[in-house]
Formats: sequence, C-alpha cells, structure tokens
Amino acid sequence: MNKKNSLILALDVLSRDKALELTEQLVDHFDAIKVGYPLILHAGLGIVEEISSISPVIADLKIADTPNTNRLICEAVLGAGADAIIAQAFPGKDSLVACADCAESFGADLFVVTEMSHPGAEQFMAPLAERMARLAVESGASGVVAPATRPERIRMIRSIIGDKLIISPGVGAQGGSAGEALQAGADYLIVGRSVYGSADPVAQAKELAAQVEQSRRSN
Ligand code: 3DU
Repeated sequence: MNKKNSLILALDVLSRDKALELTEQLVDHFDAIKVGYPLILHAGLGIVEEISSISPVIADLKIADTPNTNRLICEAVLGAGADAIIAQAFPGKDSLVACADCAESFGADLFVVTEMSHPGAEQFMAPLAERMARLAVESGASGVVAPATRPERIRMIRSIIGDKLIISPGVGAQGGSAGEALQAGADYLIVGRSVYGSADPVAQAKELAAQVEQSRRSN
C-alpha cells in the first residue's frame, strides 16, 4: 500500500457489479480498497481477486478465532489476492501471531483492531485498547485500527505503537472529522458510506483529498 492519498475506501456495497464499477471510478483517489463480510458474503471470495487486480485490497474480516482457524481464514483471503488482513486482538497473542505469521508468509500486512469507532466500543474495547495496541506491536502487526470518532484515542494509541501504521474508520457517516483524525496521528482514513452512498462518489473523494491536503499543510 503506497501512501499517496491517505485514504482507504470501505466498499460495503452488496453486488459484484456495483463494487467493480465503484472500484474503477475511485481507484485513483484511494490507496486501498477495504472489503468485508457485506461484499464477500454477497459476491463471493472471487471479488477479492477481481478488485485486487485493480487496487490493493484490505480484507476486513475482523478475524477473531483460535490460532488454527485464524490461519485458515488468512490463507483463504490472502490466497485470493488480498494485500492485508484485519484481525481482532481480544482472542489473545497466539491467535494474533497466527495471523501475523500467515501475513508474513504472503508478504501481506496485518492490522489489529484496538478500539472500534462506534459508541458500543466504549463498553468493552476502550478499557483494554492500550493493552491491545501493545499486543499488536508484540505480535508483529504492520499497524492498528483506531477510531476517527475519538481523536484523543488515536493520540493515545500512537504513543504506544510508535511508527506502526494507524488506519482509522469513522470519518463521514459516523461523524468523525478527517482533519482531526489525521492531526491526532492517523496515517490513513477509512471512509465508506459518505463516498459510495453519495450521488457523486468522485466529488466526495476529491473533497476528502482536499481535507487531507489541508491537514498536511497545517502540519
Ligand atoms: O462508516 P463507514 O460507512 O464510513 O464505513 C466504515 C468502515 O470501517 C466499515 O466497513 C466498518 O465495518 C469499518 N470499521 C469501522 O467502522 C469501525 C471499526 O472500528 C473498524 C472497522
């Protein structure tokens, strides 16, 4: 993943044709396309292979199982062409290391969820986010997922993970601000509905790019 736009598209549309149409339209505006259960369950794993021939793909399966099952899931989606996977930290170090080892064998990246961006994440995830960020580093992850809806939490997680990457969902539909998330230390913003659900996704992407540019200039 080349950091050019600092933007990742969350492509949670439900049809193969719509996904490919948006990918073609938006590929130049985003550094990667994140696909998850909504699209893969509707369109099949083949969609990972198709999109990965156009753009880097992050498979957001929030993998959260035993080490062996984690490995099987990683092998399936990385074998289909994904360049990165996202895993949950809470199943523990052995489960996360299974993902990290598999990612390494494919030359892929692993991102670990520390604290999610929705309000419910404050219940169980936030109190453990620091430990999960530390575990991500210890397990050999490339980076973590941290919430654009709570920039102060990005700042805290940055202080733990050093120069590992932070990819950050929550801008747009969830109410987070692009500029605030970047200023707090996010490397990439993950944006979905406010782009693919808009009447003019390219215009929305350009608007986001302008916000990224403004944040870079004020640094
Ligand atoms: O809310 P949006 O439509 O901009 O999409 C955000 C995407 O990021 C979506 O795919 C969601 O599953 C993912 N995500 C979060 O929103 C929050 C997290 O903590 C992790 C991933």
